[in-house]
Amino acid sequence: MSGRMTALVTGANGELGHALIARLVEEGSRDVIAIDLREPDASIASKCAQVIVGDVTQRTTFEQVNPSARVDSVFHLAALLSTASEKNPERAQSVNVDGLIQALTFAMAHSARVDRRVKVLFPSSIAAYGVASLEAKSALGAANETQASEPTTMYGLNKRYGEQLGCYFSERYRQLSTEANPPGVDFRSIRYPGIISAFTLPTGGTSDYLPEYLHAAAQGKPYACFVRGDTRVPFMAMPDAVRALLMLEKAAPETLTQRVYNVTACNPTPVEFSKLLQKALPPAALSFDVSAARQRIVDSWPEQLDDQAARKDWGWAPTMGLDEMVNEYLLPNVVARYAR
Ligand code: AKB
Repeated sequence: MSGRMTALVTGANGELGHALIARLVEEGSRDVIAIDLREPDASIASKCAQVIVGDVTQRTTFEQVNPSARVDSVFHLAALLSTASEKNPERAQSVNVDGLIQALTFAMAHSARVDRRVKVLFPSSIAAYGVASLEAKSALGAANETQASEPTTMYGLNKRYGEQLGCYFSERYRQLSTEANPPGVDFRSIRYPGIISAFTLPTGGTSDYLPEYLHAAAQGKPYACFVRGDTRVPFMAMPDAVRALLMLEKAAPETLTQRVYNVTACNPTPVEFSKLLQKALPPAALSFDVSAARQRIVDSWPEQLDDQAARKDWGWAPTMGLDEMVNEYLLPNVVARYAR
């Protein structure tokens, strides 16, 4: 391990993990240590200074981090998404909450070793919101970070609690068992909308319908969408999701007025999205086979996010609105991918 700083990424094998690690390696200023439950893909493993195959809920996983590594940021991406969490709430609690406690505890202990604060970056979600009805959703419009904050799903509860837990570790937690407190944790979180990648597919989420449809359409396959055609929730493209995380990580602490920030880019319904795709792809049949349980979940999420605080505090703005996302990022890359 070199004397360079290191970014520790949990959930390295997930969608955001893949994209983030590729970006970190491109930036080239830090080593990357990857943690995942499964052996990371060769494309990830070859880019990392160390790969740890282990469960984030176990302290022993974090104890395997090379003792000479100087970790400046922990990107704690490991999570069970919303649909998967509804199916297995106990496992969701364990991965989404116990995993975060382990990441925060590691960061706290590591801060003593490197004698500086260690940042913990935590992707939260639109699932942290809870809107009571479609009427309430429409009346709410773009939700800021303080509105409608009573989530209705296990994943949403886990994310909301995770945000609060991170703030607690950053601002209040002091080890009573010892006089010597380490420099500590600098927790920063982004409430993401649904994320769409041209290269990878999500698993276990409820906003998966747009990426699933995109990848099916690019292969000329029909797609049965599991939510109604007029369902409106916010989305963004993967490159902007990674950019936002790194912008928040790099923001000077004195510019941050809060620890949890919304970001967003666009909010197409499945029908609107399909009209855009069909301008460039052979007409791919979109039908609807609505799952009442999954529809309830998206109906409890706001139709748009208000990301003014991120714009003001750390200069956030998406590089891609809906048209750019579809025409300049998704379509060219997804078409090329399946043409190979
Ligand atoms: C999910 O659908 O669970 C995630 C999310 C919106 O956080 N994509």
